[in-house]
Amino acid sequence: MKLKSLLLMAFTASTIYASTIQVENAYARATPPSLPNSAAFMSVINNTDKDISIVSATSDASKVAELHTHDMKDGIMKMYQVPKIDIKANSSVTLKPGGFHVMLIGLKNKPLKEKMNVEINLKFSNGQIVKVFAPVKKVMAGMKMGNHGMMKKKEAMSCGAGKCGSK
Ligand SMILES: [Cu+2]
Repeated sequence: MKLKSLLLMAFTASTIYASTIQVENAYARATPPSLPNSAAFMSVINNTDKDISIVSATSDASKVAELHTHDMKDGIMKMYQVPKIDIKANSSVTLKPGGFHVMLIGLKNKPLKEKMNVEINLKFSNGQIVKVFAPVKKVMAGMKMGNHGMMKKKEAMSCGAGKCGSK
């Protein structure tokens, strides 16, 4: 009984918070069996009048979740970890293939298939933690992002983009 009311309190607290930060259209990239990592994308809306940042992420789907972005350098798209993702007051940021993403490193259940769900907790600079449910989807453009940093797995990447297995 006591546990129940505690849970209820926690739930109520997060419900109040939920109006200040919204996460929409979350999804995680489907992977071929050989690929140890995936990525999650979403829109994050900051309804507060203060600038905030996503400072870290965790996921039930992978051992580690990192905040990443992409950048063109010498004509090559590079992926690297960022300490935070800023969202201006009353503004939003979109995590998408080729840009910011939550990198899921060391998938616990491989491969990630459509109809699966990935749970991600986003931690914000104001102390809020937002739980996100990201359905697994095939992402064509995700192929590009996989190629750097993991050059060796080029073939596997094409699979992830749905081009593999066709006769
Ligand atoms: Cu990444």
